[in-house]
Amino acid sequence: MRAEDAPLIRLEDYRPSDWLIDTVDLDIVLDPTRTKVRSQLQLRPNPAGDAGAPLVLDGDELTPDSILLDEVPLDPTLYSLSSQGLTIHAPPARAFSLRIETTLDPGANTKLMGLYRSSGVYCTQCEADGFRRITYFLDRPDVMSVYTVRLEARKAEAPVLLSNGNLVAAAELPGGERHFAVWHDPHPKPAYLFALVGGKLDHVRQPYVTADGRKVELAVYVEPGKAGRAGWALDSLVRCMRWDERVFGRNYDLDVFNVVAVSDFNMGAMENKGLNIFNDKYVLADPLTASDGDYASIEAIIAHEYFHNWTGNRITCRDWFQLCLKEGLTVFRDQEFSSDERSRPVKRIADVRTLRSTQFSEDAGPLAHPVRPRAYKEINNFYTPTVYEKGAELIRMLKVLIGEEAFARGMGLYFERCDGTAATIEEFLDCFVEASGQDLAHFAQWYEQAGTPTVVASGKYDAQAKSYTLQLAQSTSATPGQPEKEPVVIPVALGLVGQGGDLPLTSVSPTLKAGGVVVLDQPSLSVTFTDLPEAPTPSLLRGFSAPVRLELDLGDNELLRLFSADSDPFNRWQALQTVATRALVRAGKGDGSTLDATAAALAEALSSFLAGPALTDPAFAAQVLRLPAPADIAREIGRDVDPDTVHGAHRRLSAAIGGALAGQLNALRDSLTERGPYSPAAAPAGRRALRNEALGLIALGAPAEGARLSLAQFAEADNLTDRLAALAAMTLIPGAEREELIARFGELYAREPLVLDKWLMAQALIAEDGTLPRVKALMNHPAFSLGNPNRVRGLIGGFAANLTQFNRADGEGYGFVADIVIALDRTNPQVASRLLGSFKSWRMLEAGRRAKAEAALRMVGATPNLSRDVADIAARSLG
Ligand code: 0A1
Ligand code: ZN
Repeated sequence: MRAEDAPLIRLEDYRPSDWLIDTVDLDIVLDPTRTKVRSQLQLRPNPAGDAGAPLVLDGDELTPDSILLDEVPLDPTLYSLSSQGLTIHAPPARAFSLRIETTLDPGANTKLMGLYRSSGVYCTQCEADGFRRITYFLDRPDVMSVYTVRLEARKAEAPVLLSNGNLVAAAELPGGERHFAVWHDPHPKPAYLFALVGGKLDHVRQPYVTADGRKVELAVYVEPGKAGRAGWALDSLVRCMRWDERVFGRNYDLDVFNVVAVSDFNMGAMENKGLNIFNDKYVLADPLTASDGDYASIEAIIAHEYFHNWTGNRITCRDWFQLCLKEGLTVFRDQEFSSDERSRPVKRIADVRTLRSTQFSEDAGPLAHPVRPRAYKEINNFYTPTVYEKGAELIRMLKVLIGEEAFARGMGLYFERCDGTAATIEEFLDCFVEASGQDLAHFAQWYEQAGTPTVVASGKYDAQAKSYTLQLAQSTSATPGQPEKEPVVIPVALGLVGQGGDLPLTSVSPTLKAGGVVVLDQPSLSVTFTDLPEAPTPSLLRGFSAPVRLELDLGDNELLRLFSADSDPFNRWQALQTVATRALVRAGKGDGSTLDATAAALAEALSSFLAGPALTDPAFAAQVLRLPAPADIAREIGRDVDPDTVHGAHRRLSAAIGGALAGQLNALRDSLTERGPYSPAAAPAGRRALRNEALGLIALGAPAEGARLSLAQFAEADNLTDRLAALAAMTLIPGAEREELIARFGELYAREPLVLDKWLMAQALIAEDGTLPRVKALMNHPAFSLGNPNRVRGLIGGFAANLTQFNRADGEGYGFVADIVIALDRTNPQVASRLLGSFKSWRMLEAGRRAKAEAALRMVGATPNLSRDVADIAARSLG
């Protein structure tokens, strides 16, 4: 079958499995090229399935060495093999056992799915469908089994042997050269949560006692010599475990919890039961090799994977259409954890920036899909910002709509009722219907309908009646396969801001809920607020209460007033972003006539902000200083975009603000200089963020000064954050000094691949014509390899995110990335298809670039023997 002809898997075709597997006993003898897997399965007919149905076991790139049914070799006429697996045509209509042996070559597994080796360490990745690359199985999340796993290896090669659950036995084998370990996981789980690790690894550990009294040994395993960089991950683990006990009442449920860092990993990390496997980028940290952003990501991802133990593992998904059930909810939980650990408004702003740049752009292009898709060809292509980030926004809205208490009751009900099951979104929402007494049928539409709704708001003050009437209207543009859209339920948290702060919200309208939330659940509505002695400025969508685009009829002056007077920090930040966005959209379309005036207004507002009490929260101030990115402006323009014009406008505005404020920013930087040793804590990280944001503006507004400051900062820095910020600022200033700094940085970190990823990316993001040849040359750098996903994401992913250079007018950027996608597809389809996703906004470009991007996509799509992953993205991108 050609990959393009892969079957469409539909939600409505879901049927329970005809067979269940109660227990799995695995005996795995690790070897670099000939790993033996002996699997014993205890099967029985599923009462909810078809009696007498054949047993169809999934298998991918496997051949069985032997098959025994109830200990008797299975006659070859009784089964058949295909590229998809193994079918036993007429199995006994009762419980029986199967023993199957397979042989694997982990060293040759470049897809990094199933069992593979990463820098000599054996490890596995089974979500979504990697277990079938280890042994024949019912590889679907609603088949849950109890696993016992015996691992054997040469001691010298794999002194550490880990799997899920608790260690029940371990010993040397006679002769002393080999050893084994037996792990038992008492919690039934789907195959995608299986994991093993074997190798030479160092570790750090810490005992932990859960709130309900269980003693747990926590450990973080890393490559030899790197244990000194594992402390922050371990510390984060302890903090998030306590938080989950306190906030959600969730305790851990095994005697050990292991985290292992590997250097070759397709995604961020994986929540395997009791044995989380991480991309080492999200574990390793010390001041000179990890930035403040890395420390924050490690904390968030350690928490994310740990939180999956309840939202994902104890309660898993019935099928992969329900992916958001575990992912949206777990992202919501990790966002809340980070908010509690750090500054809540700053975390919200950062999350909304990510949502807009990744999810809104996905929702606006050919790859748009609902949070719960109804059909897919390749599930690995649905680990998307829509499922994760928009999925988390839906949980956040649910909480706003039903209120904190009902939300907490609903979560409690969910944990109790669905524990040990493979659940659906319907079952999840039912818990909240019951807890709140509210009908959530209309809210559920959010899971089905793709696209970002636009809310248009306008208001009118009646001085005589002392009333203010707010009109809200919603609409959603068509997305692939969904030409017609229904109105959705949009909670608009709002305030009315007067001269002296927030005015009281008085209205007889039933759409106004407690806490100042208007629920827009129709195409349009209007709400009248009374008893208002003055004309208010509306502050809408406070805290970004719904994942929508908001169009306001406020002028720049009113927005600037909100910036200084709104009680909602998110909307203070948003107000300034909106002023900048409007001017940049106009200039990005070719009308730059208002840009200088806007620059002056923004500079003035920022100047008084920075001189005032703003500096009590430097992390927030850093967010305020950062303008919307050029890609955000391109997305807002939405059609016939010329990236060079957009980028030029952005540079002009930044340079004007930076130039006007250079002196003040410089003084501010001095006042924020850290005196003590580096600490990744939120407060010093916030000060560094502000200092470095200021450096970027100075670099654009006063380049000579910017270069001087950057070089000085680089020379003096005792941490990676400040070194990277100096490098990033210098990349804005062409010339010999920049090239020297790039070279010095590269030498300094020649043996630190994770830092080199950032160095590669910083160069790949330079908005100059020379970047494509530079990137091509960097592919020959000794540290670069197409075989390592982090290197590819750093250099090639960085380039594909470079608005002007990926979208070069001559189309060479597209051709370059397309060629790499094709080359990479032969070894690692998942990384290749993600890279191809960089084309997701091609339709919004002006005609010349659009045609060239389309040609590159067609070239990829027409390549013979494409993986299902890449064929699917190519076809949908063109569809
Ligand atoms: N469940 C993981 C994400 C993940 C998905 C697929 C993978 O396969 C390559 C790996 C990880 C999470 O949400 O963290
Ligand atoms: Zn997850």
